[in-house]
Amino acid sequence: MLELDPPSVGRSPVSLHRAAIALGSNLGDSHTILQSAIAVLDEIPGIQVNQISSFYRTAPLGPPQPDYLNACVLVSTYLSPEALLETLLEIEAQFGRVRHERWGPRLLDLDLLLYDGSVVDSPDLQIPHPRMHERAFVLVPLAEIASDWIVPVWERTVNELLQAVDPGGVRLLEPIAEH
Ligand code: A4P
Ligand code: MG
Repeated sequence: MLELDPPSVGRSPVSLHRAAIALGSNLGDSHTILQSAIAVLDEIPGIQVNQISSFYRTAPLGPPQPDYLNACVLVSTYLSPEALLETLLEIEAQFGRVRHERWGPRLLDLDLLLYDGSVVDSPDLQIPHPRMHERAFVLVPLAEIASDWIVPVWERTVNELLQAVDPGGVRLLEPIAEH
C-alpha cells in the first residue's frame, strides 16, 4: 500500500475520493481469489486499498449454489465512479468471471457500494449499490471498516442499516488481523 501520487491531468487538480467495494466468490479457491483480487486492486494506478474487512462465509442469495466468501474493502482513488467500475469489471474478467444467470455462482464478483457521498443513477452504474441496504453479506463486513459512513439515498449509517437486517447466515471466517 504505497502513497498515491496525484495524477497530472493538464493543469486541473484531480481530487482524491473514498470508495467502498464488496467482494464475493463461490466458485474455485474463493479465499485465494479474494486475497489476490485485493492485491490486484491495490496495484492499479490511482487506487490504494486502505482497509480490508474480515472474510465471511455466507449463505447464498439466489438460486441453489455453494456458500459465498464475502468481504469489503475501502479504497482511496483518483478514478471517477465510471472508471472505477470499469476497472472492477476488468478485474472480474481477469479472474475468469463469465456471466451466466443473474445472481448465479461466480468466481469473483466486485460491486461498487459507495463513492464519497455520491448518488449515481445511470443505466450502467448505480451508487449506492441498489441492494446493499438489504444484504447482511455486504453490511456485516462493511460495518467492520465503515460503520459510520452515511449511505446516501437511505440517509442511514452502515451500522444503522446493519441493525435492520438479519445477520444469520453470515459467519466469520477469519479476523482482519490474519490477512
Ligand atoms: N452495475 C450497476 N451498478 C453497479 C455497482 N454499483 N457495482 C452494473 C457493480 N456493478 C454495477 O452486474 C451487472 C451489471 O451491473 C454490471 O455490468 C454493471 O454495469 P453483474 O455483477 O454482472 O450481475 P449480477 O451480479 O449477476 O447481478 P446483480 O443483481 O448485480 O447481483 P449482485 O447484486 O452483484 O449479487 N449471495 C451471497 N451470500 N453473497 C454474494 O456475494 N452475490 C450475488 C450477486 C447473489 N447472491 C449472493 C452474492
Ligand atoms: Mg455484481
